[in-house]
Amino acid sequence: MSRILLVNGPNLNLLGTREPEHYGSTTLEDIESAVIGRAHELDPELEVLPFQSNHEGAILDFLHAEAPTSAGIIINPGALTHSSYALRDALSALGKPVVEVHISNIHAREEFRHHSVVAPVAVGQIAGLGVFGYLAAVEYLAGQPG
Ligand code: CA2
Repeated sequence: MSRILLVNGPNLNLLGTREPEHYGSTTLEDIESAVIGRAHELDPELEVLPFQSNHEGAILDFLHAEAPTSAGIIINPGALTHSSYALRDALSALGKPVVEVHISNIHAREEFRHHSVVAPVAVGQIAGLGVFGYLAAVEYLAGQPG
């Protein structure tokens, strides 16, 4: 039995309710169900533990508690992507493979979104592919040993 964490940061609880031009019309609950379903198709023994918070500290506490017993982390850090050295340090310290996902193409938007402080500690970044990015991330992690 192995487990992947699915973490979404600030404001991603609003998905599907506003700004569909950037973030589409799928809700966070839909995304979580789709990732759980895809993981199950790929490997019936693979569990996904979803978590969303609008609070940086709550995300760090969740990662500290759950990452040590998990095989990998899918994270859309929201705007913490561009600013949170605390999140980057936590992801780096925990030493699990991290896939950074963004629904929108952060490189094609405002300048402040172009830089991710998390990217250097992630195995990769997927941006601009909408909800598919989360499914690609789970597929990648499911294919990793351990
Ligand atoms: O494209 C992404 O997934 C982002 O991580 C989303 C973050 C943004 O700060 C990043 O630059 C890129 C923002 C999430 C806000 O989500 C909303 C969803 C619906 C309505 C309003 C905000």
